[in-house]
Formats: sequence, structure tokens, C-alpha cells
Amino acid sequence: MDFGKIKAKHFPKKFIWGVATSAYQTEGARNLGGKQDSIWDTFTNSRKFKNGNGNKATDFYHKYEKDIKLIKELNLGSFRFSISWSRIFPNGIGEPNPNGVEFYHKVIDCCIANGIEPWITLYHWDLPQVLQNMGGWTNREILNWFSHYAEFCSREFGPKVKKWFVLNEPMSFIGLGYFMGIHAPGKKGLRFFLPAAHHATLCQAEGGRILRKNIPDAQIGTTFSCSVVRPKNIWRRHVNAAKRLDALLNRFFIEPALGLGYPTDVIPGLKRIEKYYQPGDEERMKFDFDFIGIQYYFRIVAQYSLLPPILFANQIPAEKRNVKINNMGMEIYPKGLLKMLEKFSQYEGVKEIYISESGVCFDEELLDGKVNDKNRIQYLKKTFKICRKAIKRGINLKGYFIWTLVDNFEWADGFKPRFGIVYNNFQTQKRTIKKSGLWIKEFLKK
Ligand code: IFM
Repeated sequence: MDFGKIKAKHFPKKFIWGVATSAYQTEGARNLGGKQDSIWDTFTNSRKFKNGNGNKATDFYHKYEKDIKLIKELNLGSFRFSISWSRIFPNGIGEPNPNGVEFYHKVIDCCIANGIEPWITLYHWDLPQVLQNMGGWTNREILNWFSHYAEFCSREFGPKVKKWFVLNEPMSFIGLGYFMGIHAPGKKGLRFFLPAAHHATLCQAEGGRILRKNIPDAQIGTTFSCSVVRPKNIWRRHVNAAKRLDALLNRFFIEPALGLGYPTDVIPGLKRIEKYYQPGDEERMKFDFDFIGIQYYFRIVAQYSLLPPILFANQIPAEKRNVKINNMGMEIYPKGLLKMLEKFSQYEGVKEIYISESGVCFDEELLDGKVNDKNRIQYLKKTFKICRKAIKRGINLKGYFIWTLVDNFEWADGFKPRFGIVYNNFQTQKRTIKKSGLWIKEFLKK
């Protein structure tokens, strides 16, 4: 196999190599072991939704031992997964569900037994439906609900798990779920987006404080989606539109945590979010994270537009731009990762950075029992080279979690986008390591 010039030994010894997954996309077992529905169960099982559901997903609930052994087999040392809130608290709050708690203990123990370090994400988009029935992220009570959940998880799993992420990509679950309505819970408009976003900011910091209090020796982070945003051309209105989209996609959730507030300098209309402030919120939005996770997938080209309000910008679809795209229509632009690492490392309060997700999806098939995903190997190689370059330039990059281990349920896009380094047959749930998985295995071989 051709590794070009990139080798694992070119990275610092302690560099973390891992894979990332999430509960709803993998576990299945929709109502097993006392779990109740999350907003994603409701959303995908409604008649309107046409792209399948995570009722079975990749059956990680039953196959976790096999999957964790696969991680070990591929020489990866860390596993980032999320906890399903409604498996632990079927009613969102109140008494924990012993079966759900036991399940995550088994997953954690299995990681440890296999020499894999578990990294937990508290919230990866699957809010208990009962809490959504009371307004979900738009209801300020979520601060209490989330604190209760974070308190429990940190006390219960903290003795074994020392690496934690609070939220997964707040701009994705708030933007797509409470503004565009294309993700669960399917809400559209600023009246949902603004309060939901502000409450997510508060929970992001509060979750950090709770983890720190209950697990003093933990390393605590949170993740941010990010995209390179370039203007359509050098006309001032497009350049400014790109600045606004950049503020929304790359600055919105990190800056309040760092004490810089929301990016109202370039999106003045965002001041409307202050309507949802209570005294002390500016202070409460801050938390001194040990690290941040950035999640990078694509580049965006922005142009001025009358809609949506406040933003006055939209993106030109990648398929109209004559660039390489993945099967979700996103531009494949590995180079952009360097720009993102540079951008996020410039914040004074950012101490360490992990690439907590990056990867690429295609519509792949097994041919003669194999998946020859050369394009994914190229993507990984290119982004690994970028990581090495970033480290050489002094960026405090500490690890890379590939999205993802096994092809899984890609939210609104269903099962078609395959992101795994392991192929999944969704009928039989049989896993087959793709060529990229074998490449990783050899790349990481000691
Ligand atoms: O599958 C998602 C993941 O849940 C969050 N980050 C982006 C991935 C690929 O779209």
C-alpha cells in the first residue's frame, strides 16, 4: 500500500488516533431495555420522513463488543461515542433507567478491557421526546434538565472515563433542527432558533462546570462544526455575506464560551438573541475548556441574499461549482482543514485542539467481498498530512477521530452516505473492513 510520505511515526508519540460515532446513528434498540423515544425516533418514524430510521441502525446495542474489537484490530486507540439521554432517562428527568446505565458501563468496560480509551459525548442530538414536548431546547428549563443529566452521567461514569465532550456540533442540531426544520425536531424560524441557540450555549458551559466539579481529573471539551467560507467573488456584498456565514458557522458557539459573546459585530441582527438573556447569562456562557474538538467536512461558497433574515447570505450549492463532491452534495476539500486549524488555534483561550470528526462519504458497494475506497484513503492521507503540517507550525493539535467506524444512519440523509472505514450490510449487519480501514491498520501498526 502506498502511504505517500505520511507515517504515524511522524506524529508526536501521544497523538490520539480514534474513531467517532453517536448513539442514534449506531445503537438501534429503539425501545429496548426501557429506552423511550428521542426526537430522532419521532422525526424519522413519522410518515413525512422518507429516508429510513435509526430503529435498528447498525445494532451497536448488541454488537458493541465486536465493534470495539474492530477498533482494536485497526490499531486505533480511542473511541468517541455518545450517550443516549433517553436510554438513561426515558422520561428526560427523574429516575435513571438501570438497564440503560448498565449498557454504557458494559461499553466502557469493554473499551478498557481492549485497551481502547473511551471518550464520551454527552449530547449528540437525540433529545428525549418528552422534553421536546415541553419545548426542548427553546425552553430555558433545559438548563435544569441538561444539568440533571450531566450530573448523573459524570458521577456514574466519571470514575472510569476521563475524556469528555459536552455537546456535538451545536450549530448543526440547532441550525438544522430549530431553524431550517430539516433535522429533528423539525422547527423552522428565528423564534425557535434564537432561544434554542442561547440555551445550548448556556448548557455547553454548564455541562463543562458539572463535569469539572464531579470529575476533577477529567479533560473536558466540546465540539464545533466548521467550514471554510469563501465569497462568490470579490464584490463587497458577497465578501460581507461570507463574513456573516463564517460568523454563524464558525464563531457562534465558541466565542461566548471564550467570553467574547455572540458575533454581533458582523451579524448585528443577532442582538435579538439578548431577549432570551437573564441576569448573569454573559458570565454563565463562559467555560474554560481543556480542549476543543473541531469537526471539518466541507467548504462553502457564500453570496449575498435577501433571505434568511438577519443573515442575508446563502451558499451556492457545490454541484453548481464544478468541484469534487461527496454523495451528500458537499464539496470535498481536505485542504480547508488547515485553514480551520489555523483559525481556531488563534483564539487565546483555546488550549488544545482535537479533530473530533472528519471524514468523507460515498455511495459504496461490496465487490467480491471488498470495498476499494481509494478516495477515502486519499482524503485521510491528505488530512493527516495537514495535521502534521499544523503541528510543525506550532498548532497544539492533539488527536484525530475519524468519522466513522462503521457505515451508519446519516440523519436526514438516511443510509446512503457511507462514512465508515468499515462497510456495513444493513440487512445482515455484517461488517467488512474497507480498504481504508486496512490502510489505517497498517498506518498505525507499531
Ligand atoms: O454524521 C454526522 C455526525 O453525526 C455529526 N457530524 C457530521 C457527521 C457527517 O455528516
